[in-house]
Amino acid sequence: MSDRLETLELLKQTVRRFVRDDLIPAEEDVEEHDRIPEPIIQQLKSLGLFGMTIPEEYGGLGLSLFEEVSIVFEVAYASPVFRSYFGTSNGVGTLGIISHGTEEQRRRYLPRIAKGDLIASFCLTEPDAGSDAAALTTKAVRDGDHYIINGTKRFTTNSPHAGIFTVFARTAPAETRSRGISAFLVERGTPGITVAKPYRKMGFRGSHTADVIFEDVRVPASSLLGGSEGTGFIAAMQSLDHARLHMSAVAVGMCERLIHEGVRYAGERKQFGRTIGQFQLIQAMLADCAAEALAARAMVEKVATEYSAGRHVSKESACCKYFATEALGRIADRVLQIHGGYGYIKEYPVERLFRDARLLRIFEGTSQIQQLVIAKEMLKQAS
Ligand code: COS
Repeated sequence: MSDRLETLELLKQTVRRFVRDDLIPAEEDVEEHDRIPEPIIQQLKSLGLFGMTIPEEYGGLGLSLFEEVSIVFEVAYASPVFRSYFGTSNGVGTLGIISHGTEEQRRRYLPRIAKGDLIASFCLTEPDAGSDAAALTTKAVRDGDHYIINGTKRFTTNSPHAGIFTVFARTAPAETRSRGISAFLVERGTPGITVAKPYRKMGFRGSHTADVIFEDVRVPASSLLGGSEGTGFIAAMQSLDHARLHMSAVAVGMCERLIHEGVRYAGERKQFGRTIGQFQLIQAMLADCAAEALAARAMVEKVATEYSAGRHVSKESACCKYFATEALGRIADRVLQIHGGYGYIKEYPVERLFRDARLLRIFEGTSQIQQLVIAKEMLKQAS
């Protein structure tokens, strides 16, 4: 085994133990108190997980996407809330800085993000620009050596904790659509930024999502991502190609956890004089779950390998997000069904995991947006 493979295997084993020994036992506490306990955040930091995607020269682990998803499979076996904290920060919050940032921007932010000392948030969505991201109206107007930003960003994950925002704003009129969008790295302390009260969500308690309002926020021109206007939309889309694969790996980890919960319950619960796992209708549900989870894992591993080899995988990444998160929805539903009435109360983790799972078909592009991306790429390739 090469040194790199050995190190990855070691990290996987360590994360697996941490998930079983620390994260799963803390899930109920996170749910009840709506926050991740500080000692767990410290452990996530010491494992280097805040720097998974960040190159080693900036203090990160420098994992390839294939290596990243193999760690995410493990960590998403516990509540997805833990992953949401570090995975969104060094995921969509950071990917644009890595791929499009200037050297100065990388040096300024990446080392602190990698340590977990700076949380990064991605501000794309707006009240009237969700699936149609190119319709965003937040404006950045040049004023000498500065830009002045005005607008409202919606559903920004981790914004209450964020120290740096990647803000997508229009530097050219609405008619220019995606070509008039630029990205800015805006520091939290800049005057004019308000982070609203976090939303009360259906699930993902412990992960905080809020609107961020920018009122006459004056930033130096050096905060323009990559130093050039008009490249923000491409940066966002490329970040999403990566992040959607990461999210597919989260779905796989959750599928595997749910299956474990379903098999355990089917082996314990007795009805009609035997464990319900002995009934073929229950077995059929478990078998469907296993087949779909395996298919999702295989897709993610294949496409992550292609991405790591430098291939353009927008279509394949959307296929993974679409299939893996829809499969997760079906698996969560079947496992809840296997639990019967016990699945509908808070006694077993499936009630919480079912609510958490619902979000994965929505964020980082709904299933319907993934379908559009897949078909658009197919037609483009054909012409
Ligand atoms: N990589 C590189 N370039 C890309 C790209 C990608 N993955 N996706 C799009 N582009 C480019 C296109 O090639 C096009 O370039 P040209 O102007 O040079 O032709 C430009 O970006 C615009 O693309 P497109 O015409 O496809 O844009 P649309 O406005 O039609 O819509 C969708 C694009 C719907 C795919 C996009 O708005 C989207 O992903 N929406 C969902 C947003 C989302 O996921 N939000 C979740 C919240 S963020 S966590």
